[in-house]
Amino acid sequence: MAHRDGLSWTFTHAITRTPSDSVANGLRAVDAGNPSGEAFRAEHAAYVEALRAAGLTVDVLPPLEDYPDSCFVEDPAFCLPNGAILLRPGADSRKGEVSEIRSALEARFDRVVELPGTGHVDGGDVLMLDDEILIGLSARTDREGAMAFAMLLGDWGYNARVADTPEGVLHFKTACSTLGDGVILATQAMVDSGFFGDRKVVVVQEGEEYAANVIRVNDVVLVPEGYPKTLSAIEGAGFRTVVLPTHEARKVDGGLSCLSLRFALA
Ligand code: CIR
Repeated sequence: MAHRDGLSWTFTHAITRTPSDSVANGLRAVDAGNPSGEAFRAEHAAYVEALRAAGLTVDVLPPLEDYPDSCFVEDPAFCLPNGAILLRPGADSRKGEVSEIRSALEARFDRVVELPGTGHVDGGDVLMLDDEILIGLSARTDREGAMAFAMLLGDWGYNARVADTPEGVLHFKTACSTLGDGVILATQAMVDSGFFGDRKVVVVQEGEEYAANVIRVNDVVLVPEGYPKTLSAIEGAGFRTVVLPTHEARKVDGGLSCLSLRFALA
């Protein structure tokens, strides 16, 4: 069986892409000012360092000025130990990011395939757990794409389930994350949706919803700076944390998970 304990948080490698100056034109739901390419690159460098400190080999791809959102490499692809899948992002301005990431995936994986059909899936809508993979329908991920992706994952031996992303939330993983060891971090809206059944959930307090997007990488959980209640809830649940600045990413609706593709190679 393809599922196993630690599948969703035990990694050896990551792929990231340095933010371009054009990130100032990145997509966003609410305008809170443009991110600065320079300040974003400083935050990104700290992020890459944290991944390396957690034990990963990190491939850092060069900035792409033609694609303002291209530093959010999680969206155009999805990686599993046995191969990578090129997705089809739902936003027109992001479609070209798929061919731009292909060679970096081919350098690391023997098997790189394209999402079948014509539907759309953003990687930000895919929550990998150890025993199943949840695919959230959203403004970016449509039912056709989600079903095709679930079918492909099934062929590869993974259980996949299609769920709804709460209204007004960009991506499924904007509002939840795996903390590993069977524990999920989620907003109250996500908990109320019932997707997580009787899994153990650490709930993000009202006002700190942005902090629902964290990443567990081997022994640590990377947490965005400025969310003290969430930080202490995660630590209180027994996890080791590393706090990172994400102020520039946040201006264009990006978080910690969006900035890397993480995977384990044998
Ligand atoms: C977008 O709207 O596509 C970007 N500005 C932010 C993407 C964030 N990615 C993610 O949550 N996986």
